[in-house]
Amino acid sequence: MRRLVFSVSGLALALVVFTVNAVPPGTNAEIRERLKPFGTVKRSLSKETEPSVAAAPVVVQMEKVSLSEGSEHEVKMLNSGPGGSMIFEPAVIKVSVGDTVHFKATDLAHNSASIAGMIPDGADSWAGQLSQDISVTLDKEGVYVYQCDPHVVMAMVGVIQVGDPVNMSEIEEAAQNMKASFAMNTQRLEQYLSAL
Ligand SMILES: [Cu+2]
Repeated sequence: MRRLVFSVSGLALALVVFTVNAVPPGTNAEIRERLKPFGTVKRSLSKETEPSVAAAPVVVQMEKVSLSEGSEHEVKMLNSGPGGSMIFEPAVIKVSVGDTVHFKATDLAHNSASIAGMIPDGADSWAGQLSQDISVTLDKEGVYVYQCDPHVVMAMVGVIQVGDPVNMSEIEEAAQNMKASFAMNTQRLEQYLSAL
């Protein structure tokens, strides 16, 4: 009887040893998991499209804005609005050549000032006083980017498209350069431009 028990145990042991030697540890599924490549390798076709080492996060695209009706438009200067804090509302508008935009000092300590190099060639610049309304008539076609002077570091900027966006490539380039100066809401301006 004892002999039989010993033989059965010996057989079991032999089976275990055989099993361990026959295949590497782990199930096939585990092995496949260990051997599979890490992520995927993407190769760019040219240097221009090659992503930088510290690739920026993808900018969330904004819904396209449509042409505002009428020839007079209002933009509020706010401490906080649906789009975030320290913000123009609406931050992106499309108007027609010759229209007027009224910037409203709804909340205090804001202003609206066009940004040098970010308005169409030959367009008039503007710079409102803090906590004051200012009205701007836009006679030149193209994209205008403006800021609130005290809060530009928080990306308190706004965009107006007048007629066709004839200077869009210059604006996009300038926006990339400006991005480095934002300490907060660094994606905002790009998002605004994506709405045009
Ligand atoms: Cu402000």
